[in-house]
Amino acid sequence: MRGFPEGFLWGCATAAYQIEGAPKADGKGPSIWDRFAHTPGHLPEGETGDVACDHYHRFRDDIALMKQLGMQAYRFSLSWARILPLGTGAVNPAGLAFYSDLIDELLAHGIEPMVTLFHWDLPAALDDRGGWLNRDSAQWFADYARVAFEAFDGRVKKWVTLNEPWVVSDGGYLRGTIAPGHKNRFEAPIASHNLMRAHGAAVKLYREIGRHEIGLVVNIEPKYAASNSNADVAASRRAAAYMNEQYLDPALLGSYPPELREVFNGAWPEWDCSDFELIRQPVDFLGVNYYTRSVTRHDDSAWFLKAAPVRQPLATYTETNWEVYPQGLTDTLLWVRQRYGDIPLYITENGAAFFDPPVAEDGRVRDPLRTDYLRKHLLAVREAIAAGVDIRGYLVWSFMDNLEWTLGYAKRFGIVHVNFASQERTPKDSAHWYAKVIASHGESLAESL
Ligand code: PNW
Repeated sequence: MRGFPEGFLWGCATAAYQIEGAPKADGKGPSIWDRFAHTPGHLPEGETGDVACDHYHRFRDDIALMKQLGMQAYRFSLSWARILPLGTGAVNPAGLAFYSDLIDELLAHGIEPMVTLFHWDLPAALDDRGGWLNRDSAQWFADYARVAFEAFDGRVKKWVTLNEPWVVSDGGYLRGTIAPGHKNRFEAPIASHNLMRAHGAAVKLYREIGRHEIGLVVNIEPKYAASNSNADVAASRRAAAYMNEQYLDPALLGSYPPELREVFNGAWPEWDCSDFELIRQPVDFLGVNYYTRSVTRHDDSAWFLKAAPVRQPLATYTETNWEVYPQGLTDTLLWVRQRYGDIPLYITENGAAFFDPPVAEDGRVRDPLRTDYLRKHLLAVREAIAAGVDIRGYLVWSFMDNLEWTLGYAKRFGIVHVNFASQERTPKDSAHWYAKVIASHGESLAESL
C-alpha cells in the first residue's frame, strides 16, 4: 500500500473555550459559553472554562511542546468576544494582540496555523440580539471575519469558517444540551440556515480580501442501517440527512436534502432561494471531524428523528460512549468524494477519550487504548488515500486534555496529559508514538504496538 502523499500535514487541534481560560482578561467580552457554564446544573460540579488549561498565559510553553513532538500544523479557534467584546462594533486591540503573538510563536517554530473563526463561543451580546436565529448573524460574522482576515491573512494560510454547525444547532437549539440551551424544533433549522449563510458570507468576503485558503469543518458520523428492512433503511437515511447532509449539501450542492422536510415535520421553513447562492460559495477544502459511526434502527418512541442507535455488543466504546469504528472513517472519506466530488480534505479532528492512569513515577502516562485508536484511524485514512481520495492532512483531537464542554474535565481527549491543579503538561505514550509517526511520515504505522 502506498503511504501518505508528500506535503501531507501532521498536527493537532484545540478550541478557544476549551483551553484558554482568562475569560475577562484584557477586555474580553463574555461568550454564551461563559454564561452557560456559570449557570448551575450545566457542567459537572460547577466546572467552567475560567481557567481550563490556562493556555492564555502558557501558550509559549505549549507551542514549544508541540514543536518537541514534531507537530507541523496546529488548528485552534479565535474567541470572537476577545476580538469584538460585544460581537460587533469596537475591536479590542488586546484580543487581536494575543492571537497575533500566538501566530507569531507558531510560525517561529515552523508550525502552520489553521484558524477556526467560530468554535461555538458566540459573544453573549449577540445572543441577546437573537444569536443565530437573527438573520443579521451572517453579517455580524462576516464583519468579524473581516477583522480577523485583515489582521492575520498575511500570516495565516488556512482558515476555517465554522466548526461543526450541526452540534451548534442540534445541541444548542434543538435539544438544549449545550449553549445557548434552547430546546425548540422550530429554531433548529433556522439556526442551521443562518450558520450556513454566515459561512457563505465569510467565504465570499475572503475571495475579495483574502489570499490563501478557506474551508468549512463538519462532523460526519456515517449511518448504517441496523437491518435491510425499509423502516431501518429509512431511519438511517433520515439520520444521515439530518446530521451530515444538512450542512454539506447546501454548502457544496446548493440545496437541502429532501428528507429534512419529513424530519422537521411541520417545522421546516420555506427558504429564500437566493440564500443558497450565498451559502454555496466554492471552498478550498473541507475539514472532516470523525469520531464514530452509528448503526441506526427505526424507533417510533425516539423523539424527533424516530431513529435510535443500536449498541454493538462486540465493539469497544470510548469514555464518551462512542464506538471505535475505524472503517467508518474510510467509508466517510469515500462517501464525501462520491457525493460531493474531488475536493481537498483534511481530517480536522480525530481522537478518543479514555480513562488514563495517573502520571507514573517514571513520568509516563500509559494510554495504549488511545494509541491503538489513533493508529487504526490513521491506517483508515491511508486506505482512503490509496483509493485516490485527496487528503491533505490529519489533526489529532486534542493536543492536550481540556474542558470537554458539558462533560467537564473528566473526559480526557489529549495526547498530552494536563494536571489541572498544577497545570503541568506530560506527553502521554500516545504523544510519543504520534511523534514517531510524524517523524517517519507515517512509515512507522506499519510497526505493531
Ligand atoms: C467535537 N457528536 O465535538 C468538537 O469539535 C470538539 O470541540 C470536542 O471536544 C470534540 O469533538 C470531542 O467531543 C463533537 O455527537 C461533539 O457526533 C459531538 C459530536 C461530534 C463532535
